[in-house]
Amino acid sequence: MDYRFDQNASYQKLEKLASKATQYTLKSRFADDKDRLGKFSFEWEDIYIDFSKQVIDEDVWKHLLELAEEAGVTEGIEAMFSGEKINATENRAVLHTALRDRKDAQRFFEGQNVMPDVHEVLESMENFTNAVHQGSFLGATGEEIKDVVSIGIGGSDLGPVMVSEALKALPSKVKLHYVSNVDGFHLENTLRQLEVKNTLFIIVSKTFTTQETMTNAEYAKKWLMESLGEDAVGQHFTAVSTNISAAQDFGIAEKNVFGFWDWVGGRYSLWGAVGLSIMMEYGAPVFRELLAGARAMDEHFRNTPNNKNLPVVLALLGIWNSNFMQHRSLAILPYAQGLHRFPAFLQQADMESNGKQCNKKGERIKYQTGPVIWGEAGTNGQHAFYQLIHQGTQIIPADFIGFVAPMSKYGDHHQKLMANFIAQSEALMNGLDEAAVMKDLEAQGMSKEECERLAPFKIFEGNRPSTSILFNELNPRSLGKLIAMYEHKIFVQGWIWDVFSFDQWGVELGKKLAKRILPQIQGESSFEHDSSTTELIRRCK
Ligand code: G6Q
Repeated sequence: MDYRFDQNASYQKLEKLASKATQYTLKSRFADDKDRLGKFSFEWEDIYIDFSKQVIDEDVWKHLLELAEEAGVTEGIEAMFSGEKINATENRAVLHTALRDRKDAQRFFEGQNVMPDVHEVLESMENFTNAVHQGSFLGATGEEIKDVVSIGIGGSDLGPVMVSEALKALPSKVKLHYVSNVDGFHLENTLRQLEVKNTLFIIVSKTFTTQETMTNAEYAKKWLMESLGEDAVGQHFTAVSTNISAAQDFGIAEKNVFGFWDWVGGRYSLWGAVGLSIMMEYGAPVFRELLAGARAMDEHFRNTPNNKNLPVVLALLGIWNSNFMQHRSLAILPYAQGLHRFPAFLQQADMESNGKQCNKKGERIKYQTGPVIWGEAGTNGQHAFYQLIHQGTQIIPADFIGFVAPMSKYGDHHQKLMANFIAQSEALMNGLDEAAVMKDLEAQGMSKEECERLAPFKIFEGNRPSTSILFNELNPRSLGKLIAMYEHKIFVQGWIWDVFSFDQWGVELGKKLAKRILPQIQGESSFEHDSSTTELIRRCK
């Protein structure tokens, strides 16, 4: 099939609909259609989604669903789940969903069922974790492990850190620390909080060659050896990698290397061995719950018609906002302090996956692909950047993510948090018109002249689109669902945009140049650059 996103019949129709979409305010759409909420909201298990505050109507929605059909989203989902090599530029399958599948499931890669291997790793992670928790795995001096340092970056860091923060309300078995940056202060600041004899390092690197991770790992090893000697390395270091031999060369015993496979992309890898730190912190049952939640979302995604399919719905709304309404970013606004790293995690998952310039034929595309993803935990964001979302000149669609149950038993905190969660989307939609502003100012006893002077600054235009996603509670299972929901949303968008969502060539060039510049900063090479780059090197030398 010669698929072209921007030449679909529904694409042309949606373009026309977009040019008329702002003729009616969202407020009037609600007034004119008493069943608007019923049409643009639904529930699945413990998740309620309300997208009635998006600038859409039934016609738009119908054509967005047609767009998904024309793009063959259902076939795409099957291609991914059945292990086809849909990551064609790396010649890889995309099977992170197998990491959370049942032991007795049948998931194939090149004709082999991968589930026995997946569960073998899961069980060895579990045995190791239990040994640490129960004190049968001890440090070299016979002391128990109290602190675990996970060293990794990008996909080998962001997911575990995000989950670790999200579940902080649960009791932890050991204290987790994450080190990612090659700024030495990140490691130094962590190590100075630790007792070497009680510390276990997990070196998380799919390739085991990443500059940042290997630099931090080598220094951590040096730090340990200074106190405990070289023989202690095997008792204080574990690794998570597809490159078992490199981990062994580092000094880690094979039994302490937890493997994964090329068919797991870094940013989709927290569900397997990369999640060892999560298991270490909260225990295997919690990790299994996280997997169960993601698996439930996988089943929903695979078996639900597009119009009630959470990831597909989110993907289509994003495409409407980005390609037709020309809004270039998406704010992720979780109203849960635990999710404060969720926007950063999604930033990588989404922008590294869909920040692409070529279609699958290698042609430069003219339409918009992945949006800028950003955000912050509510209500902190409200006191920072919401000004621009409410009154700025660009329109920022927003996903509000909330939880009915409180995470803390403190007073009325949660009611206040959720009042803010609800108020923000209402304010974005309805705005505040001139008449209301004038009335408000007059009620404060101001002169007519003063009211008129101030009014323009106090008007909110409204009609700013948002989706509200409300879960019953933030727990390991619902977190698994939330993460998998966005993973699949990204997949659907990439499929419709006809880009390869699972490679990341865009991060390579900078890495390569840094390797060339390093010896220059160290004074060992004199490669020619432009004058700007040369001067920066000279100043850092
Ligand atoms: C993720 C990316 C990237 C990767 C890091 C770390 O999808 O590929 O963020 O995870 O560069 O790579 P290693 O795990 O190989 O150290």
